[in-house]
Amino acid sequence: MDQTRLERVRALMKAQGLSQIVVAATASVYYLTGYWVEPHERMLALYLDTEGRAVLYGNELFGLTSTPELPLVVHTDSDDPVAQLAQAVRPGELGVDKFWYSKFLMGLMAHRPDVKPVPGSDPVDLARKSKDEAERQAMRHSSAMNDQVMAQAIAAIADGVRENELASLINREYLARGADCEGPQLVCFGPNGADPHHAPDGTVLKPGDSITFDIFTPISRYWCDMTRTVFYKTVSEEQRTVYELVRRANEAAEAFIRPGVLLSEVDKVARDIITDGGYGPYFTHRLGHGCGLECHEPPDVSSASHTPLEPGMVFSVEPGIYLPGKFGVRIEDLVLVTETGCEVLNHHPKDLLVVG
Ligand SMILES: [Mn+2]
Repeated sequence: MDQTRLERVRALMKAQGLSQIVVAATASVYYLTGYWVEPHERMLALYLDTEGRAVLYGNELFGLTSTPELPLVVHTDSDDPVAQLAQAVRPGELGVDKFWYSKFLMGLMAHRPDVKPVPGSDPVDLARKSKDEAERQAMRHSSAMNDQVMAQAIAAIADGVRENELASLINREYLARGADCEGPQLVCFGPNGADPHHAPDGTVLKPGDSITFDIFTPISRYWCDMTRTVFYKTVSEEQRTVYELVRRANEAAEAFIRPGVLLSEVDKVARDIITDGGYGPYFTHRLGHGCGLECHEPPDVSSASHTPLEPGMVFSVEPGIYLPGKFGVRIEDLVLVTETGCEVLNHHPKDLLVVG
């Protein structure tokens, strides 16, 4: 149990008027307990109250151990998983993790009609939003590895290569640098790049294609996430114009970042540049997302996110322009908000690059 983090979460519970919460998301439980459990359909629940109780409920298959500071209550596959938790909660409001399966919540409510579930993710989400020193180091390391893997991916561009071949090369390069697992890397050639989430397939590279690499993986639990777009053999006038616009949007947003400005204002700096350049309708997503123990986590960097930046936040800055049937360009870095501005965690160059 990380007592410093736990105390921060308890202070945030009090600030929000929550006297008891259930934490269920794998990354949130790990953040507080150091246990990384993927429960799949089984139940994992960390119960916390503001009076000092912290109890972990889990299936015996998770292989967890009970300690004096974090007692463990186990159930088996043939038990009702929520029965013991239902006995322990107090009447009244119970803050519930947004990722706790509704089957468990409904089970709890059936046992305890005197308990009123309310949204309960904020205390842990707000704590996780501000990375502590160990987390900052972990994020720097992951992004440094990502810079290396991006260079390897670009170096592997060749005649006849397929998207899925580059994606598997990227996973091998990550594993060689300590990645926890393989992931669905995004490699998009030409028109496929107009779909921001195109999954790599057998598409073969052709001269004149844009190539978007959006690559991400957890290393010692902390994610990196970076995107670069390069061009194969030739670059058209339109590709060059779009590329330079996206690059300006990315760099202007990063230069604007400092404590106190709103996340929505960072989004606006990038969006205004793309809109003024005539491509506003083709920048179809938010500017970015928080990143840490999960690739996508709070804060949300969008026009609807009116919270101020604080030192310790890590999020992506990833403007893009997507022209259906033609090509797409996205440029993404992770940034760490500092006392005076931000530290860009990625260092792979952003100059327009024509390969081959
Ligand atoms: Mn991203």
